[in-house]
Amino acid sequence: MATTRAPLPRFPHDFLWGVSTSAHQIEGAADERGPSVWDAFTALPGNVKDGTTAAVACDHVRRYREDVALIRDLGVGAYRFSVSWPRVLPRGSGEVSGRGLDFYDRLVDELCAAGVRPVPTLFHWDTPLAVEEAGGWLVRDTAHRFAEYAAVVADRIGDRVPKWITLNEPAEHTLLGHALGRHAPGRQLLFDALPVAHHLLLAHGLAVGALRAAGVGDIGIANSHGPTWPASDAAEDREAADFYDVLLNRLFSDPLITGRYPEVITELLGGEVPDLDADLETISRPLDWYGINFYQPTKVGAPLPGTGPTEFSGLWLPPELPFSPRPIEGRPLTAFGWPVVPEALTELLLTFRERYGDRLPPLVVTENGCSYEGLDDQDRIAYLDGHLRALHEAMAAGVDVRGYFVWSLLDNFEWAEGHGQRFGLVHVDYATQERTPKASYGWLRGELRGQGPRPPADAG
Ligand code: GBH
Repeated sequence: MATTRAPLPRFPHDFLWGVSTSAHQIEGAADERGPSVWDAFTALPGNVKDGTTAAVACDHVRRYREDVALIRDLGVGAYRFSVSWPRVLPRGSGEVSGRGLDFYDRLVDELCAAGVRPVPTLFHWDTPLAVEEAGGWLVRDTAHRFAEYAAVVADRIGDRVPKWITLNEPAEHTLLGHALGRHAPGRQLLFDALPVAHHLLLAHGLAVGALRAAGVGDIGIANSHGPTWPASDAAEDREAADFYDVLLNRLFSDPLITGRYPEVITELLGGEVPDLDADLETISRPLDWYGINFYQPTKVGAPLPGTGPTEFSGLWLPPELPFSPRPIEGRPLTAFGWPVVPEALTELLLTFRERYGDRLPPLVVTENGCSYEGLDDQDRIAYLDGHLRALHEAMAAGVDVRGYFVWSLLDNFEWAEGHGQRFGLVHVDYATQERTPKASYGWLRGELRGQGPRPPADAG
């Protein structure tokens, strides 16, 4: 049963509404590109919950016209997708795949013809396997390979792309991919994964330079953030929460925005980076905007004494971490088990504004969404409605937010969960590849109409 909701508050007339996806999660056509770390990772039994791979996923490479039509009919002004590095450069550098570049060229043309702004992300975790075999993000050279790739993409589609994202969630890629091994490339290095964070940030800075040199503008990044709540007022819980906050909310933003790492990170990096100051200068090249992916807040306390590994949201956390996540009680949970706490988005945005003041670039919410089953997804509508109100509240309080992107357009390959978690506004039947808009798609379309006419896509 659909509930009647008050319409959303009015957002600015030039506010950028969009939907997000990523290459590995939707494209399929895996045999038409070079292999990535995710292909290798999903080939090993036990790494993906339902044993599936993304070899076909949403078959988007073949069905992109239908998907662009869904975006156009939804009435959003922008589409955030990612470019697959191994589709463009099958071995990560050197030889360019004409066929791969042709695909993004056609996708961008199709979006422009539909009046939808293309917003590509250059890296959404699918490192070319050849780059991984040469040391991956543990080696500095990967940052240079990435900038080379950024230049190739900008050269081909830069004339039609108004807005760029370098990296998606380097925090998750470091933590899940390299510290805990839950994502590809499956390394379990704990704090020895820190150089990965630095090389990802350096790659971002070098890519900003490459994009500017190619003459394209309006560059941002998509970082995951969320408020960290201490489990109690006890000093050890607050200390643990502060440390987790550094990892999630400062490690990948302080250096970009202030040009410095938090002190504890500088200590942990030790002497491992030869010329840290020069790198920080590259990393902090000015950004036009800053993207935030928000899903949920996290409650964190001191490690629980005498326990072995703790299970947290499907993750086995080793006991030697200096913090332990705790459940947030009394909130509805998504199908993934994540608590639904819309006001945490207001809190997060206000905290960012307070922390960085005038140095904070304009913000864009580059991902927000939830996993639920079913076509009549009233719970997804409630989630999006709540978060959009929370966002509006932060804007009313003076935080400069320019856009909002729903994760995701389509149900897709949800990493270590396989195809078992559905984040789409549009349902995908993986047996037939049939797309069916869910109730949330109709709801959002209605709300966007209620927001009044938008400026045309070529307005800047
Ligand atoms: C994003 O990452 C990714 O960019 C995207 O590819 C992915 O499909 C999407 O989100 C959905 O997962 O255990 O309650 O504390 C998500 C980042 C970090 C959000 C971990 C959820 C843990 C939830 N996630 N966080 S909880």
